[in-house]
Amino acid sequence: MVLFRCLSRLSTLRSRTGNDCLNFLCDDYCQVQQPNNLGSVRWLQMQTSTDLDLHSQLKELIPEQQERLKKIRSDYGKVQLGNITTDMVIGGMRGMVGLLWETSLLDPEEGIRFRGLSIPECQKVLPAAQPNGEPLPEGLLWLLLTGKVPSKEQVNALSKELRDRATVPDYAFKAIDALPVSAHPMTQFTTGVMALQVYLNAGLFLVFSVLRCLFLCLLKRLVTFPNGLFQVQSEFQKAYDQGIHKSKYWEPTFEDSLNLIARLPAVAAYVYRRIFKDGKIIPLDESLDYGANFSHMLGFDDPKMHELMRLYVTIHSDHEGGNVSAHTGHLVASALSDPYLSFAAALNGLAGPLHGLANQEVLLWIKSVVEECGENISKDQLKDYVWKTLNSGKVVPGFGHGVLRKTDPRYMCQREFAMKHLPNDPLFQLVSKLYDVVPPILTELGKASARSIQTQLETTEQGATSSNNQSGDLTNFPSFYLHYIQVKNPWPNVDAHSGVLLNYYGLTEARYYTVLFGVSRSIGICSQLIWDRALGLPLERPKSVTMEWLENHCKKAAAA
Ligand code: NMX
Ligand code: MLT
Repeated sequence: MVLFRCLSRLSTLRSRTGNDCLNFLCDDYCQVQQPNNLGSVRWLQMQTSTDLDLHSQLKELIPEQQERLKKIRSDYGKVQLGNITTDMVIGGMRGMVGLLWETSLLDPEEGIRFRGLSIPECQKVLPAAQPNGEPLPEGLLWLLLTGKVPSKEQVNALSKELRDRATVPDYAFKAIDALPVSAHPMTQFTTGVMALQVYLNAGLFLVFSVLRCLFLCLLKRLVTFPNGLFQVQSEFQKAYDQGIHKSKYWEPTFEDSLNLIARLPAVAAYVYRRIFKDGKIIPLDESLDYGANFSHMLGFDDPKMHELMRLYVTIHSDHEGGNVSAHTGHLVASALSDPYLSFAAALNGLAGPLHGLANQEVLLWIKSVVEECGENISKDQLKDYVWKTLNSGKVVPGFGHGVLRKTDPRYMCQREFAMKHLPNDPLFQLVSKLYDVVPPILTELGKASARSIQTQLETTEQGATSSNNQSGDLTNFPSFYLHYIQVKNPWPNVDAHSGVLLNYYGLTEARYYTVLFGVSRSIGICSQLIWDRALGLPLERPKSVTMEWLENHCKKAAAA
């Protein structure tokens, strides 16, 4: 029987993958044959249960993971994970291991792995809406939460569950309406998310409204509704107020998280239609999955745009725990703030130009290139434009990364999508040219900054200043900012590509792009948040120090 189950699963998987990259070694696992850079074997855990309910699957998994964490702590609690240097403290904690994040892990060379699976592997094994199509984000949510690849039936059940949870209370839209239409889409979106935290208990509201009419004069106290009567807090907050035991925190967190993930597309679509279209809400389509429905509610029903949205949401969902949005969400949630509060905080981090807003910045920058030089810009003209950006003290958006040291695989899969569906699009061709032109320039920036330091020293000695703003001339930088600038990763990241794909299918409004990133990121942040509560992770509170403390500490260390 066991053998039969193994064989049938193997053949299902082979038929999805179309090749022999997967080997079953035992009942529940298969081994992906490419070794990773750490030389360890990666295990792809297949779903053995036919249970369609995600909550009960998690309930089964949690005790064993709690035991695992307990054992790690008791066996290895004192094992060192590295040395903290002054550079790390001043330099944004790069390379400092400081967080536990179960859902994904980022390798600097290889890129992201979701529960051990790379993006191409996810594209092969996660259920799709159509044969050889892009993965369904619901499948990724299941994978992130359970560590197991779901069956198509399980993904369909989760799709339905998300649709059933997707109703957005009217006043969340009203909260957005209270802002000027000109407010940035991310500001409007986060406001909507905050409003989702509290919802009106419609049944209770109706009963009391009737009572109010009937007994207006008799029951004066009911004329003004008691504060909080209809306001049901987030499930977590409600349960916390009622004194829930901490061993059960994960359950209302799960409810809030699924509700939040389910409702975000409607809130995000409202923001889009309010700012850029007629403001009319397009209702959810009961026949569509999460990604396709999001596209539909925005107003885009081209099946290829549906596929793009499935891919987009999947690849933007999670990027281990240290990125600004994930880390912020995790930090805020560690104070037992509910998922709405935590995720809204995460979105505010995502809205910064060095993080999620970079997708907006990339398309605006590309459009400014086209405006100034035309679509058929030569590589030499492009080089000058890139230098002009750098010389004026700005970053080239979409390039570089805090951890990655190679081209982002999320960039590569979007490039493959473009080569398949829009190879002749002029903006895609421009993005391809940038892939050739930008990395050598960013590598050259180190030498250019060294040259400019020299020039600045010489001109200061001669009492004159010179700044001609040509290629690689950073002499107009104030001295604090002019140092040896060494870009650690000159390659493109996820944001370098997403805009031109969306633009091609008609979603041309770059200012909106970070909202799409935000909806996607809820899947990773909320999945980990459920595990934070299940594993009882504590309040996050690292130590900070002053410059004086650093000076004294380092002097003592040098003298010892
Ligand atoms: N253009 C110009 N300068 C850059 C770039 C770039 N694309 N990337 C890095 N540098 C500079 C960086 O500003 C820093 O300068 P300084 O010493 O004067 O502070 C120097 O190179 C060293 O930086 P790194 O250690 O290579 O990178 P870091 O980890 O500090 O920053 C980013 C990572 C992503 C913030 C940086 O590469 C960047 O600003 N990129 C452009 C913005 C972007 O695309 N952000 C999106 C990242 C992905 N996401 O979605 O969040
Ligand atoms: C992300 O997806 O969060 C970005 O690539 C930034 C990061 O990982 O630091």
